[in-house]
Formats: sequence, structure tokens, C-alpha cells
Amino acid sequence: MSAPVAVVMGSDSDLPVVRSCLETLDSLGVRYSVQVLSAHRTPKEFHRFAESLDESAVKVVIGFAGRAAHLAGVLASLTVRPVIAVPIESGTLQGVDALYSTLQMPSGVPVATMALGKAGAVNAAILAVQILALSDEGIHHRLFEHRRKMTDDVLEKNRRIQADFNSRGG
Ligand code: RP5
Repeated sequence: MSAPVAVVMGSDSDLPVVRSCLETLDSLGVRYSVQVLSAHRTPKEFHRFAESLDESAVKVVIGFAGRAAHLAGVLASLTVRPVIAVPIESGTLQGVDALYSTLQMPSGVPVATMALGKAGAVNAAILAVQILALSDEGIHHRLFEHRRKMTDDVLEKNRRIQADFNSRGG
């Protein structure tokens, strides 16, 4: 693994949410590797992968899991690389189970838990890039550009909405 960000999902059914994270990493020009590995369905392979992280070029790990989501916590227990987690909205409890499982880590093994679903996936990518930006000027600059574009987009929408509705109101 030579990319600085490793993305891990517990099932390929998580992919629609994971895509938002990958698209954000692409838009910020940051390379990543992607794995489908489950802490409970593929425990040996999962452990092998997690234990290889500290010796690899990976600087940040992003984990996605739904239901009884122990993926990120187990990952974080096997590496000292920072682990960012996105709980997936799925199953009968619609993600509340995954949110609590991911968020409520006991002290000593932190997991940076994002919001449920696609907003969390985008923010996981941005947070990972912010960590990389601490030691990379180019990435630092791209983050500023990303923030500026977001602001410009909202202001452009504001201009259009104002032009439309405020003119009607007389
Ligand atoms: C978790 O269980 C996965 O991350 C996924 O969100 C959830 C359901 O997996 P599937 O039954 O759809 O494979 O481990």
C-alpha cells in the first residue's frame, strides 16, 4: 500500500456511501487504496491488513461499517495510525446501532466518528486530507481552494435565489 489514505468497508453494500468519500479524495487530488474486509466475516484477513498499516505508507485510515459496527474500533486497536469512521445507515435501526457502536469507544483507543451516511463520507475524506495537509504544503493549498469553491457555490446560489424571489416580491 503506497497511497497515504486507506479506505476499508465492511461490505460491498456500503459502496454507495463510500463513493462520496472517494469522489471527495479524488477532487482534492489525494491517492487512496480501497478494501472490502469485515472484522467478523474475514477476521484473519482483517487483522493481517490492520497489523500491516504501521509499517506501510498509509497515514490515515477511513473505515465504513453498518449495524454492530466494530470495524473502526478493531482497526484502531491494531494500528497507531489515526482512524476516521463513518457509520452506515442500514438495517432495522437505520444506522443508530452503527453510530453508537462507532462513537462510544472506551478510553485509550480513539476513533474519529463522522456523521451517518454521505455527509459523514465526504467529511471523512476532508478530515483525512486535513491531517495530510499538516505535513504537505500542496495539499494545504488545495484544501483552501476547496473551501473557497464551496463558499463561492453557496454565494452564487444566494445571488440566483435573491434575483428570482426578491424581484417577484417587488
Ligand atoms: C456491516 O454490516 C457492513 O459494513 C454493512 O454495512 C452491514 C451489512 O452488510 P451486508 O449484509 O449488506 O453485507 O458489516
